[in-house]
Amino acid sequence: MWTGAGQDTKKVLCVSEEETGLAYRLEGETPERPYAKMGSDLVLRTISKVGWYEYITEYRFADDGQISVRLGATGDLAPRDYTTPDQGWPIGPGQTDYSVNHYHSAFWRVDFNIGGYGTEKVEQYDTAPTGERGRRGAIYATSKTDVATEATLNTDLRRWWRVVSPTSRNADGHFRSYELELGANDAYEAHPETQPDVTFTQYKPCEKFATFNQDPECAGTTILEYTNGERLTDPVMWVRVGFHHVPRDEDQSPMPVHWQGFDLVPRDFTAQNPLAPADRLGVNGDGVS
Ligand SMILES: [Cu+2]
Repeated sequence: MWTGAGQDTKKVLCVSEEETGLAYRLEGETPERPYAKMGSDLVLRTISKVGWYEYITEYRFADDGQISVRLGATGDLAPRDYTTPDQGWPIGPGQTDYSVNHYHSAFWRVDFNIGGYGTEKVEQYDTAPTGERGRRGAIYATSKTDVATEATLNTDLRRWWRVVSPTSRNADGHFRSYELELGANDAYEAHPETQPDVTFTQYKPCEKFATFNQDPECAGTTILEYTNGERLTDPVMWVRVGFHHVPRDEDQSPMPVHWQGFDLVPRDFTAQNPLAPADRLGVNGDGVS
């Protein structure tokens, strides 16, 4: 692999296939013969040593179409970052060595090209109680809001986003999209640029980094400056995932890997489960025709 420096070569990318456990199970014609399948991921990862930590950048491409993006933190706690009991956790003998609490704030820049185009639309979905009750519980209704211009957005109960192709459809005639699924996520509210959970901006090649962008072609240096009212005809999604790290005894040593990240779940890429057994291909919709 070329590293840009003379004859030096370094192996920097690890590619592997990894088993992921049960992909699905469904009772078959007899209880002894269920429909069941084990899944696997194609995994790409690389490690960067920054200070005392080692950061793993990982992309997992699942056989069901899901893409999982994660940052792993391992290595060692910084040996000199010790503090008072209200700002740390005692990780040595007794109550003396308080390793400082701190943040890991990570950004990902996701530039979609579904079906070979970058002309996707961004949609936000919210689900709220209607106030009515049905036979089995409260009735909720789901509504769509088009995100047509650049925006910084935050999570809410049952809220989700998707980036949807306006041209590429599956065999059921539905437009293909990726849905953003955020997991555990602590926002670092002390910086304005780490407050939004997700930011959508119009594609610009020089907007490379979420913060401290130094490309002279772009005036803006953060996602907040990129978000200046342009219409989204080629959206870029910036995902921020934060982790507030309270050190623990187990972090020494080496520190066990901690993961933070998000999933891109295919929504309507295929008309049915792409791993479906042949016997189930007739099941598509309510079965009434
Ligand atoms: Cu940490």
